[in-house]
Amino acid sequence: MNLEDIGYNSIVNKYVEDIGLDKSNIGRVVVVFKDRYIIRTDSGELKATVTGNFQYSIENKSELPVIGDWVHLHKSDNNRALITQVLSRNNYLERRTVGKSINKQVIAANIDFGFIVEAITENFNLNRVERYLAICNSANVKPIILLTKIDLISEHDLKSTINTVDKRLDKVPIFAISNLTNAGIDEFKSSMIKGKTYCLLGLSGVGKSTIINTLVAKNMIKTKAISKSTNKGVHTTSHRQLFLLNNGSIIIDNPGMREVGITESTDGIEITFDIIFELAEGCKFSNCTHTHEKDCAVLNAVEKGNLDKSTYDNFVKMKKEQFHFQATLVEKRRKDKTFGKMVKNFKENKNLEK
Ligand SMILES: Nc1nc2c(ncn2[C@@H]2O[C@H](COP(=O)(O)OP(=O)(O)OP(=O)(O)O)[C@@H](O)[C@H]2O)c(=O)[nH]1
Ligand SMILES: [Mg+2]
Ligand SMILES: [Zn+2]
Repeated sequence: MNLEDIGYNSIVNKYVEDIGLDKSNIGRVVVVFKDRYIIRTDSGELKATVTGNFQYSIENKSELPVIGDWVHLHKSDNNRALITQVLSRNNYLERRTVGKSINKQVIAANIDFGFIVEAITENFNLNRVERYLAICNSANVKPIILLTKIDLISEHDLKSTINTVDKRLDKVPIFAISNLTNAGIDEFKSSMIKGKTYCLLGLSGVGKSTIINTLVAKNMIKTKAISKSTNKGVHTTSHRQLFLLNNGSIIIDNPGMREVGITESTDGIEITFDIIFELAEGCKFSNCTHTHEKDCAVLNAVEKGNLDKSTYDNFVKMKKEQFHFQATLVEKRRKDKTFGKMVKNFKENKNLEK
């Protein structure tokens, strides 16, 4: 297997050549455990960690290697290596992590398509799909909706659900599959492009890992039955992993995500809700928030039934979240600055005392 098989292309190559790196020391991150990595290189798989120098030189955790990254290595014996550098990312998917803190998490890097996976049964939620859409759109990752477990509902219900999704998210391709009966799999599989990288996104238990098993047609990943008592997904996948499918495309499996928080840089909201941004041209005030203003074209459209109320509600919620994230970020920067000053003063006072 060579690097081209796992997504190495002219963009990565240009970067490698521009900074004069040796291609034989380049690899792609194919498995991420907490702080350990497996890197695929021209000469096979290597177990790797990050050099101390690298760790100290970074300002932000998001600069650490993530699944899908291209990295430069120092190889040592026994198939081990040290990661010395993460090559510039062509793009990356990120979200705000659970909790009140304002941590961002990079999910995966260098992605062409995002599969937004939803089980068509319990818990099916279009608002969540829209969140994933915003995250994909922000990263310039092409979204594809993948509805799973269609064996569990009637053909009639399936049709009407697909209609609902199609109506609300008309620009996004939709596939509907069953990992149990293999319904829809052939069409879905043939839509995938050789050499492109796909990333599976979605709640725990929706069938992400099972899809990989279906696509490679052998059980590479263990999946567990949904716990009956709680009806919640058992977290089977605990690490991120990149697979090469036998159709030549590359796919990343992730642990299920309970929350997909919006960050300050989620400008994908505008693309996802483009209908609202088009309507907004007609608002009386240019800084209209579309929540209470007079002569708001967006509110008028909701009232007249020209804009789906749930789309509107989800938009407002995500905008608020983004605003909140921005405000917390500003506050954090202010605190960091004050703290920095304090340290500086402290040091200066110490010097005076000498
Ligand atoms: N009936 C039915 N069950 C499915 C289908 N796809 C997956 N399952 C089952 O759903 C359960 C969860 O599937 P997983 O593939 O582990 O789900 P996951 O999205 O990888 O979950 P996490 O790893 O926790 O994020 C397993 O018991 C699968 O057998 C399907 O199309 N139909
Ligand atoms: Mg899984
Ligand atoms: Zn408005």
